[in-house]
Amino acid sequence: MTTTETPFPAGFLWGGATAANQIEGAFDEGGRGLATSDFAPFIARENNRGYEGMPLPHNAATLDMLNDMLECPDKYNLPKRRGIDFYHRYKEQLGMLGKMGFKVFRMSISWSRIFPNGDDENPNEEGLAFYDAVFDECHRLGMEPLVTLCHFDTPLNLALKHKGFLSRHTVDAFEHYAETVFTRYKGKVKYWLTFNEINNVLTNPFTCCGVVLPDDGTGNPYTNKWQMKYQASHNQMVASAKAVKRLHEIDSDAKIGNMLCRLENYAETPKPEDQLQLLFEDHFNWFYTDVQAKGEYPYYIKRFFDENNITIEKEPGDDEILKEGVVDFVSISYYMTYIMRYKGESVPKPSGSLVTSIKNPYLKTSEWGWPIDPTGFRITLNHIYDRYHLPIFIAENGLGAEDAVNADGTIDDGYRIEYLRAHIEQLGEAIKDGVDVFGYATWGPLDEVSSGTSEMRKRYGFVYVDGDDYGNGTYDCSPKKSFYWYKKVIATNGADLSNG
Ligand code: P53
Repeated sequence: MTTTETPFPAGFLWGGATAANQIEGAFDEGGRGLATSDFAPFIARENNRGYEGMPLPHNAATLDMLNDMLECPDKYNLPKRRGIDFYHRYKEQLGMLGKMGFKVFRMSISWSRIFPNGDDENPNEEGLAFYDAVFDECHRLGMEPLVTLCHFDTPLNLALKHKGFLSRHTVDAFEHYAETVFTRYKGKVKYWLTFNEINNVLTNPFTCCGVVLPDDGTGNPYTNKWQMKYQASHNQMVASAKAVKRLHEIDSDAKIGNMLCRLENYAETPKPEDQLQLLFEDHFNWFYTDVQAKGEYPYYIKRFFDENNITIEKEPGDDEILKEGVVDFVSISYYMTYIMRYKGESVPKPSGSLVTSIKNPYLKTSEWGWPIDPTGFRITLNHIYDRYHLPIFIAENGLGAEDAVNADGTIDDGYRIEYLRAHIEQLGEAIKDGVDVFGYATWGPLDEVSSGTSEMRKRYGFVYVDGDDYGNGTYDCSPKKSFYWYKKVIATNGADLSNG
């Protein structure tokens, strides 16, 4: 392919993605209230007992631990409270992305910066003004902000006093929050997402929707975890649909999408039972997007609910709201693929973990044990488009790795370039296949605090941020080798992916 040929359409939104709880810091400044993410402890890679370095779902923090964190925060290392100090340094940090020619900057609003308790009547003007300034800066730099309403940071008050998204009180509070920011930023924000990786409620209910599991001694009446998780999911999907409806009423020019942590799976063998397991696991993953993009519960979930004593409590009108609140586009995160093996059950439960313990012998893994599969990216994009026929935005894709700073300050992250180059190549193939993709955001264009383990050492960025796992460092920014590479990719609209 010559440098003038590219499969990417004109106006393709190249950029990167962040989350408020992983970059902002300033957790107790500007009138912000506490959020669940302020209680996500640091987990060093060597203490990580998950699958080959995969973080354990640590986030169902016991209430005892949470209370202790509230009383004695100094005993704990809570890096998400620091982030990368984006709150104070956003101009410098966005400036770096502007220099790369970013067309889109995915970020999230911290709900508790706008409504400190989550359910306050009036918003916190200081919080609203902060995001006004950030959006203005994005536009000045030629970047379109794409904004997630809730990225793993339910206000703590809603989690502790109102059972998070297990209660309709939280749904109402979310709707009020959504309409407040839609009204305020009308004309400034054209692209929205409702909940980040909504399906991760199955593994991390506290992180994803502020739900503390019953074995944490909350006196919660639910005894069936799957019941709880799917009830919270229902409420969250209703909240999402309400937000979609409100946005369409408030700002008819703006578009809003879902966000799915896409788990593309392969069967371990051609054994029909393994293929059946693949089908089931796929259903558990598609379920969320089926509801959010098609507007109703899919046929296959009924048997799983029946055989697992799951009864979804719906309010009158919920089914209509889900129908009316269908998203305008589909967004996903894509990092890796998984292997499925038959578990001997006619209707299995979702694996309950983001990874299975079965290794794919054909794939290399990242330093954190995540299988690297660019071809799976093309496959998944075709699957999604075939299923929904909606435009797709890639909300996250990237490689978490340790970077070494050379004596002269340079950082040669060729491994990151290789990961992204291979994925962008396959994204181009998917577009050539006919899949409608309108943007691609790499995860963590600026190094940021990891979601799963709260490490800084696990870096995704084109831009190095000089901070360590304990908050030491200047937090100054410097470009890595990948910075110049991605700049070229953007400048050539994906025609030149060469490393050099
Ligand atoms: P970290 C697990 C598996 C795939 C995606 O993750 C995941 C997770 C949760 O850890 O989450 C997304 O930082 C998430 C981002 C997150 C990113 O993936 O654990 O939306 O907030 O930072 C990468 O390496």
